[in-house]
Amino acid sequence: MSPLDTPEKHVDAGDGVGARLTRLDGALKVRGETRYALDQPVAGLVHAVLLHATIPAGRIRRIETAAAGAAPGVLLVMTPDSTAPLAAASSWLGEPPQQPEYRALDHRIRYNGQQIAAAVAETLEQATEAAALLAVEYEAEPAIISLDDPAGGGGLPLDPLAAEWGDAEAALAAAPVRIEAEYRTPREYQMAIEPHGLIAEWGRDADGETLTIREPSQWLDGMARTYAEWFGLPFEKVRLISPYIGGGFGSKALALPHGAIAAIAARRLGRPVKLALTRPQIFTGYGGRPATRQALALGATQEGKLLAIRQRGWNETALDAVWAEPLGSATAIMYAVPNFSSRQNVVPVHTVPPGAKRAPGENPSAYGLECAIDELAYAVGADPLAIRLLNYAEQDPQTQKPWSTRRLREAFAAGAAAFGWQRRSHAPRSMRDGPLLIGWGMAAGTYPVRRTAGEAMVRILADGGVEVATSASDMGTGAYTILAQAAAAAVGVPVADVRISMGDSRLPRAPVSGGSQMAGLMMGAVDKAARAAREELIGLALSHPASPLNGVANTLQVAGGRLSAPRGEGPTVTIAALLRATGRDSVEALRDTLAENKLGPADHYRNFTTISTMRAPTDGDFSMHSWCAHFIEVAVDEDFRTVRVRRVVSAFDSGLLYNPKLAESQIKGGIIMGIGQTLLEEGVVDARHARVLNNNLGDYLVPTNADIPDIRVISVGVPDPHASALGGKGVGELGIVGVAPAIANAVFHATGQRLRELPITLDRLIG
Ligand code: MCN
Ligand code: MOS
Repeated sequence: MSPLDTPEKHVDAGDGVGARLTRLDGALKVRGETRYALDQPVAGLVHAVLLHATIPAGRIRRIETAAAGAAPGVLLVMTPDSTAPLAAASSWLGEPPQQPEYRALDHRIRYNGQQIAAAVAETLEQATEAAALLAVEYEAEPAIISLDDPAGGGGLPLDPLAAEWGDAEAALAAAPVRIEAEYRTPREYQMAIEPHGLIAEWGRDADGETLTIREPSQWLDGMARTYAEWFGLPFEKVRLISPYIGGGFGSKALALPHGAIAAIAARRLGRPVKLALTRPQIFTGYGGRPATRQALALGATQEGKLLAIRQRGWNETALDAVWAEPLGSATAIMYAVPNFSSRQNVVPVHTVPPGAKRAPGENPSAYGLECAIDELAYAVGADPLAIRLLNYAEQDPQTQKPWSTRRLREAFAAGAAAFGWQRRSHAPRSMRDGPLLIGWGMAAGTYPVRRTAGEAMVRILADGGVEVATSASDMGTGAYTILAQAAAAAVGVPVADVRISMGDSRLPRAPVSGGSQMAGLMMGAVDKAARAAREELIGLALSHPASPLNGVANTLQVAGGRLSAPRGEGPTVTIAALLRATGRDSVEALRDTLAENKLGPADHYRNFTTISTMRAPTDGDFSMHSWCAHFIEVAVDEDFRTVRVRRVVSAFDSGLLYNPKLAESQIKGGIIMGIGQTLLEEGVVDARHARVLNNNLGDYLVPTNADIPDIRVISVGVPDPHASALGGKGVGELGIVGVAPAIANAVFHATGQRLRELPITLDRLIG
C-alpha cells in the first residue's frame, strides 16, 4: 500500500514546499500497516540463522556440522569450508577491490561476533536449534581489545585528514591562556528498532538469473551494485526493494556479510531465504561509531580570543578496514582562529569495521571542541555564549571562502532569548532547585552540505493524479511527504493528488540517503522533473487540436489541478479533462540533475552506485554548512548524582525548510539521540574476549520517553540558493551535533565537575 492511498485527508490548502504537513505515512505506521522488508509476504521462504565467533582473533580449525545437519527441518549448513567465495565488490567510492574474492564466511577471525556459519531450515525455530548444534574449534590468537590496549600502538596517521594553517605550536607557546584537555567517547551503536535482515530470492528471466533482495536500505542503487558484483550479475538483474525502513541512522547503507550469506543460501536451495539478525547480532552486523579520543589545546588572549587550536584525534578501526571518524571536522570551521593544526590517527583493533552513525566526525569533534571552549570561558571568566560571539568566524577559517549562509549568530540570539540565558549565574554550583543542583550549558553544532545528483520521474495521469518515482528511500525522515510537496507545488496540484513510489531499485535512481544530502538533492530532481512534466502538459494544452485551450494564450498556468490562461481569463480545464480530450493516458518527464554537478551521461551509473561524485561543502565559491545552537538545563541530585535533562532549546539554520514540522522532528530526534549519547550509551568491551558485553537493549541503554524533557526547536534559516536547488541545507544529522557538550557543560555548571569522557554516568560523577 502506498502511503498516499490512505483515506485520511492530511491537508487542505497551502500544502506546497514549506508547508507544515503531517507525514503522509504517519497514520499507516501508527496503525502497524506499513510492511517492512522482513514483513513482505514471499511464498515458500525458509529461514537462515547465523552463528557468530566467540573469540576475537585467530582461525577456525573445524566446525562440527553432523548434529546440525541431521536436525529436523534443516536444509543447509553453511561453514567457511562449504561456502565458496564470491567475487569481491568495489568499494563505495567505486575503487576496484583489493582482493579478487570475498568471503562472507571465513576461517580467519577478526572480531568477536563475526559471522562464521549459518543454518537454514524450514522454520526459524529449526534453524535456531541447528545453529546451536554447531560445534566450533578455534585456534585463538592474541587480540587488540580496544583503543586503550597498548598493543594497538599510536595507530596509523590519516594524512588526508590533517589540516594546518598558521603556526599552532608557536602561537600556543606564546598564548597567555592555554587550555589542554583530552576528551573521549565510547563505542556507540545506531540501534534502529527495525533489525537488520533481508529476504533473498532468486529468479529467472529470458537472459538468465535474477536476484531480488527485500532489505531495509538507505541506498538501493549502491547495495544493488554490490550484490550484482558479488554474484557476477548485470546491475539490472538485481532488484532491491525497501519501501519502509524502521530507522537506519547510518547503519543501512551498505550490503553486508549477512546479505551475502542469505543470497548464497537462496541460490543454493532454489528457495527464498529470510535472515533476520537478533539484537545481539546487530552489534556486529554493522559497526557502530568507533571509540574516540582527542587531545585538544586552545591558546587564547586574557579576554578569551582564540590564538591557536591544536587537535590530535584517534579512533579505533578494524584490522582490515579503515574507518575514519574525523575528529577535526567541526574543529576546523567553528571559530575564527589564525593558527590551527589537526591530525587524525586510526588504531586497528579486533572489532567489526566501525561505521556511520548520525554525524560521523562532526558529532565527537564538536563534543571535544565545544567542551574546551566552555573550559576556556571559565578560565578567562567569560560567559560561554559571549566567548563564542567573540570568536565568531565571519568566513571559513580554513579555505577562507565565504559562507553560503551562516545564521549561527541568529541561532545563538534566538536560542538564548527563548531559553532565558541572561538569567544564568556564571559560577558553578550557583543555581539550585531544592536538593537539586541546576546547570545551564550551551554548545554549537554544525553539519556540512553535501551534494550528489539525483533523478526522478514525474507522470501526470489521465485521472488528474501525479505520480512521482525514485529509488530514494524514506527511513523515517519524511521523504515521502516532502517529495510529494515538491511535485504538487511544481505541477500545480494538491498534495492529495500525488502518489509516490520510492524504495525500489527499478525506479529512477537516487544516491545514498546519508550525509544529510537526500532531501536537498531529491527535492531538486523532483522539482526539475515536475516542472518538465508541467511544461509538457501546457504544450499539449496549447497545441493539440482537440484541446479546449488550443491557442488561447502563449502560456498557461496550472493551479489546483486546473489549467488556465496566466491571469485566469478564459476557459479553465482540469488536467483530467485535458488528457481525456486529447486522448492521452499521461504526460511524463524523467530528469536528472547531473549537469548541475558538471557530470555527463557516462557518469550516470557511477553517480548513483558509488559516492565518488558527492561534492564537498567547499567545492565551489562558498563554504556551505548547517548550524545550530543548543541551550540545555540539567538537574543533578546532590546526593545521588543522577543527571536529568530538564529543558532543551535549540535554534538551527538549515536554510529553507521543505516541511518545518518534519525538519523540527528531525532536529528533536537528533537531540534525543544526543541525550542518550551523553548520559546512557556505551558499548562495554570485555577486556579478555573483546566482546561487547551489553549487546542488547536491556543493557545498552537508549533514552525512553521518561528521559526526554520538553524540547523547543526554532528555525532561523533563510533560503540558501548555493546549497541546493530549492534553498534548503541538511537537517537529519545536525540536531545531534553539540548536544553532548551542551549537557557536559551544564553538568559542570551544576556541579563544578568537568567530566571529559562520555557517557556522564553517576559512577563517574561520584568517582
Ligand atoms: N528537511 C526539511 N528541510 C530541509 C532539509 C530536510 O524539511 N532543508 C526534512 C525533510 O523531512 C527530510 C528530512 O528533514 O526528509 C531529512 O533530510 P536530510 O537532512 O536531507 O537527510 P536525508 O534525507 O539524507 O536523511 C538521512 C539523514 C541521516 S544521514 C541520518 S544518519 C538520519 C537522519 O537522516 N537517520 C535517521 N534522520 C533520521 N530520521 C529517522 N527517523 N531515522 C533515521 O534512521
Ligand atoms: Mo547518516 S550517519 O550519514 O546515514
